[in-house]
Amino acid sequence: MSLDAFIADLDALVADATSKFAAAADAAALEAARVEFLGAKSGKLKDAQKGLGAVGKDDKPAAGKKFNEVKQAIEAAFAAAQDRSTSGEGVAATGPAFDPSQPGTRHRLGHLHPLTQTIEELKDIMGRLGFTVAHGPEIEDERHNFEALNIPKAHPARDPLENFYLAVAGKVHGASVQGSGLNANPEPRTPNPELLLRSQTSTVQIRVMEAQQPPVRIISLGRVYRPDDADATHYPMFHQIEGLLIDKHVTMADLKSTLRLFAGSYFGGEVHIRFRPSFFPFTEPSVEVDMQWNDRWIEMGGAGMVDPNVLRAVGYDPEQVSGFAFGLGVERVCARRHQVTDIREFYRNDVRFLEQF
Ligand code: FA5
Repeated sequence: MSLDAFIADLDALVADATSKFAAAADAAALEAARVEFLGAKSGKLKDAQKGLGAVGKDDKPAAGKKFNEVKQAIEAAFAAAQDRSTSGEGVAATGPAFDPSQPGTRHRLGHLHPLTQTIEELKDIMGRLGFTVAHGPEIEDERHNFEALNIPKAHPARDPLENFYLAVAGKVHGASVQGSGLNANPEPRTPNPELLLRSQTSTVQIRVMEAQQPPVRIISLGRVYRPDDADATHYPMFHQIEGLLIDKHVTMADLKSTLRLFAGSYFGGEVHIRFRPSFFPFTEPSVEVDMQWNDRWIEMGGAGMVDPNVLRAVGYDPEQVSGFAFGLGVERVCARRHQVTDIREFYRNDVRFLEQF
């Protein structure tokens, strides 16, 4: 091959590569053009390099020099196109780099999970009624989850099958179980009867009353855990909102009007409240709270007047103060308002579902 023919082929290659890089409309097209010209195995530049062997011996230095120049030119053209692509100017040279008449690219913003939104809204509503937010741990001891709440040792609510007791390595009741043959694991894990994942937010009532003197006016919102099978209205981990008000002369009428105000604010419109007699060890009398909304009665949770035994357990004098408490399921309240028929949707985290909130 003559030197002139070799140089002409290389010049044509630079022109071709430069125009293809400039015309690439997007990153994928630019990458395809890069492979076509600069591909390590079968790129056109690689093919052109083979032509070097066919050039006469005397022309080889000039041909080699030309080849290197062309290689640099093609690499520079690619780098320039790549810069334009990443700086957002657009790669194509055929149209304007930036078209101000086009709508902007919308950045997809996430938002709070519907349950978190509900929790924030419930805090807001109760805050306007003068309730401050209290927190308690999710890993609880038996005193706060049961005993101080007037739930005695033999009570079925304390059954290991009804709760998530925590396993601890090596010890039960302070005695080592190593070598007991019950568990071949060198660090046997055995249920610790003293610690469990809290089964209700009523635990926070006790923690607050232990820490402060009346009057008390708190809510607490958070996760609770029960070994319930998941279905449309149950989940093994769910959220409750707990309310507690302790003061002089608190009555059931205060409880009912607070819950009515709460329900009216959250659901909007005219909401009727109905109490059905019920039983909770920590309230007397106890009620299930139903609410009528859109012509249907809905169970919201449990409530009642704080049992004198609970007041005594935290050092309050039941002759001096009284109070009410309530505990509602956040998933159910939220599902009802948004007409979600299955609370498991809140935990599937399908974006198509979450986007609707
Ligand atoms: C209680 O947990 C009492 N601590 C409520 C209470 C507080 C009564 C203060 C009196 C005074 P209960 O087990 O009924 O009560 O649960 C309250 C609400 O939690 C239920 O009405 C329901 O809305 C919700 N709930 C209960 N179990 C589940 C579950 N597995 N999944 C989702 N929500 C649940």
